[in-house]
Amino acid sequence: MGMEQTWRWYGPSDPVTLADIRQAGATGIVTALHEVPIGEIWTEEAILERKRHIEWDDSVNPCKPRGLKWTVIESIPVHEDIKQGKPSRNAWIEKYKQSIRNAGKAGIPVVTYNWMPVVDWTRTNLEMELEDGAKALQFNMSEYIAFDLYILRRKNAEKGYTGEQIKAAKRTFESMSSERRYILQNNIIAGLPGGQEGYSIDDFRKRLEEYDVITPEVYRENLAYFLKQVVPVAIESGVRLAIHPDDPPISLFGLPRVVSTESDLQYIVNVVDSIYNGLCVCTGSLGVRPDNDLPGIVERLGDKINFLHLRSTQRSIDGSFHEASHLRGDVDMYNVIVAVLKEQKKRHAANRQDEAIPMRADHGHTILDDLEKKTNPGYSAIGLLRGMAELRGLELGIEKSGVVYK
Ligand code: DNO
Repeated sequence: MGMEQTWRWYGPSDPVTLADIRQAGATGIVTALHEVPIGEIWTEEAILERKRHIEWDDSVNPCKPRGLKWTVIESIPVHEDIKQGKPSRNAWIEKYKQSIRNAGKAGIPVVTYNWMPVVDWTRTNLEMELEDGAKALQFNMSEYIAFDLYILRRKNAEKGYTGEQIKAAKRTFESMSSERRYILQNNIIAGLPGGQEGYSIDDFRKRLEEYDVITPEVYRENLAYFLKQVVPVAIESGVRLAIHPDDPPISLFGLPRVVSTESDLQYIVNVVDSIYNGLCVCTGSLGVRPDNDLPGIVERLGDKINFLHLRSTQRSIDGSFHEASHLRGDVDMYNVIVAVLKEQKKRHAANRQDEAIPMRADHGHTILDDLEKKTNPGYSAIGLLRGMAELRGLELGIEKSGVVYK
């Protein structure tokens, strides 16, 4: 059996429609109730209403199934008070549990979340031009440091960088127009699609300061505290959790990061040993670190993988990276998919209900007609379609080659 092909849809305002997604050949929808404020309860009614909209086409009478199913929630974000371990966390955790119960009642099998403090995924440039004219998302290390030192002016920030890095960041900053500086600031703190809320520069500074006293050890314990309370509810509700890795998998702005390496993932799955306490393996995020052996991670932690984001990144020597096309770049996609299919074979033999792991092609390039359109960065239709088609072909080739199935 192949992986379940899914597509991230940003809801009714997404320029990519459900009909487009159907034509792209996906069968699963990944989405969220983006309108619910972070931490508040997702009601069963609201989930069911969105599910019906996804699964049934009401524009015809009688309505007919669209051939799509809402199979993954990405994400139910975790409130900052829970991440910081504030006394108020228990009340927020109760709300989180209720959202999980409601997702279960509505029949959504997988919920993704992340444990990144303050900022979700971070890029400095959303329009890096590639040699073929396509545009890609990029994390440029010098731009990031320039933002930290000269726009944010974070206290003691320079202590985290080498003299060489500071010089390069200064050069970068001086060469930027004020418009480019403004875009850089927005890319980092205004919130990328599907991320945490956006901040003004002052709010952002305040949020960062709250973390001055939170060491990585404490931050990790806060995650364990959350999991010990939430996983039992996920088990009861039949909802498999999938934690998304840090993107990028390094500390930003001196913040703690505890979901960046294989040993971080191992720690998390050991907190409560259950397939309901699982992982979203994002190859593009984890792949930014050369010390993350991606096929090995899939092999060793395979039984805990509840969701896959398949994409590739290309690293540069100075710690920058950009999104490569799905089968190029630093990610060994062939061996990742071989390992995924081997895991699925094991699940089949064990008669597990979750044999087909949901995957989505993540972060496509902006290409062709989409270059002229307003799109969600990384989520324009044609680039993702290209990515998904390539991944689908690779998967089929592996299936037929006999490497996994004799
Ligand atoms: C970016 C996404 C992330 C992801 C969340 C999961 O494209 O991978 O925003 O959805 O971090 O909670």
